[in-house]
Amino acid sequence: MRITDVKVIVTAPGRNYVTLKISTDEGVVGWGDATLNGRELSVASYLTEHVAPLLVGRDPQRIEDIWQYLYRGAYWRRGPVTMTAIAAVDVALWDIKGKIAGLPVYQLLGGASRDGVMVYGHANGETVDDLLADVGRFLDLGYRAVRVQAAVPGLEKTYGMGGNSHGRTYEPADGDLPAEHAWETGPYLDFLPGLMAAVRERYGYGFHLLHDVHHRLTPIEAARLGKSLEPYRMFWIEDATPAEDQQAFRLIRQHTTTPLAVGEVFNSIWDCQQLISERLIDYIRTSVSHAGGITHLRRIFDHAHLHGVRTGSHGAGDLSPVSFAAALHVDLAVPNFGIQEYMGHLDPWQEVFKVGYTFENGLFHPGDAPGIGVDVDEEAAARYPYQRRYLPVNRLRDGSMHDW
Ligand code: GCO
Ligand code: MG
Repeated sequence: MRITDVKVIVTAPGRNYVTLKISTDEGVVGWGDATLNGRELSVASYLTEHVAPLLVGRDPQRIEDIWQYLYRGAYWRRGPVTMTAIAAVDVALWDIKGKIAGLPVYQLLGGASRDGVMVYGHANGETVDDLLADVGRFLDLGYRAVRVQAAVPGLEKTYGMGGNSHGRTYEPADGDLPAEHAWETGPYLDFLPGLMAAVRERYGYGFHLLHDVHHRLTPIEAARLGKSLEPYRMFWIEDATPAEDQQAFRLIRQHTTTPLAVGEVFNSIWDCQQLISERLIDYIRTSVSHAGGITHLRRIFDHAHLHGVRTGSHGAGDLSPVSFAAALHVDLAVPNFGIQEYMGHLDPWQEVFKVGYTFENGLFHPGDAPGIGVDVDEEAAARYPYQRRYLPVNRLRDGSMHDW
């Protein structure tokens, strides 16, 4: 069996997605997601210009060898562009292998370790009452876990809010140049404990409560936040501090029993090996599309399993339905699954992506179609051309750049 064609499809049904299609001489086709939010065309070009010529003529069944060839063979290692490109190839090859075998990918990974994949939804609100109503909406839908974000009084813009052209659904990449937000740590740290108290007071403790700090605090501020939230028994606080400094988590850890999650911006095992082996975090949030595909993600998750760290993969709307489906296969199979983020996708995504995954009682299942279980309608994709979009940036009140 040989790879005959490698095609990159850039489309924006609701938001930008970069999709990889690998075709073979036996007519089997595999799909991968290569979307890197706000930097989409760099991965598209990496794939078209530098990876496609290397793949044509190769045996698509040699997934590990192709992974190593692309990783070691580039000489330049790691990095979000490279690892997202490799991820797209890897997922497309697992899709092909599943289709050849006539099995869903989770079966190739060892089979289901659980009945379904627990996800958390995104509740948000411009006021506490508004947020409480949104949490109720998720609980009514059967969610067992809800991420809570509300506008911080005193800040003009808060991460995680809906209310733009997409209504309730949060979509951060909303400008053709980056929006500028202002950040102040004090009001945020004062506001959060009362917010979580209000949620627990209204709905009790019978579901998991999560929150994304989105990289804004120093380690000692994050330690204070974790401590102040202990009474509300958080499932986790996420990205409490910018995570390229892995040692920073030791300080947070020394001060709080609130569980810690990090890793959506990581792209290799080397970004988190200290966090994991020193048990400085509870959940690793690396994703199938940004951390080298199923092959590399499994390696990270196995390492995490050895050290009692569970999985909690990134699943924002900028990870396409191809990635979400691939994530569900991994989540269903690995022994140390924790939770999966599910933000959903913006309309009219279903015109382009035909998925087989299902949701029931708070759990997703990837379905039993051979491969990943997603098809892409290329004609529909062509109707939604790429639109330049950027994530926002953050500045402090004095104009200094801060982490967004
Ligand atoms: C999350 C993430 C997203 C990111 C987005 C960036 O936890 O879902 O933090 O909201 O901001 O995926 O591309
Ligand atoms: Mg996040």
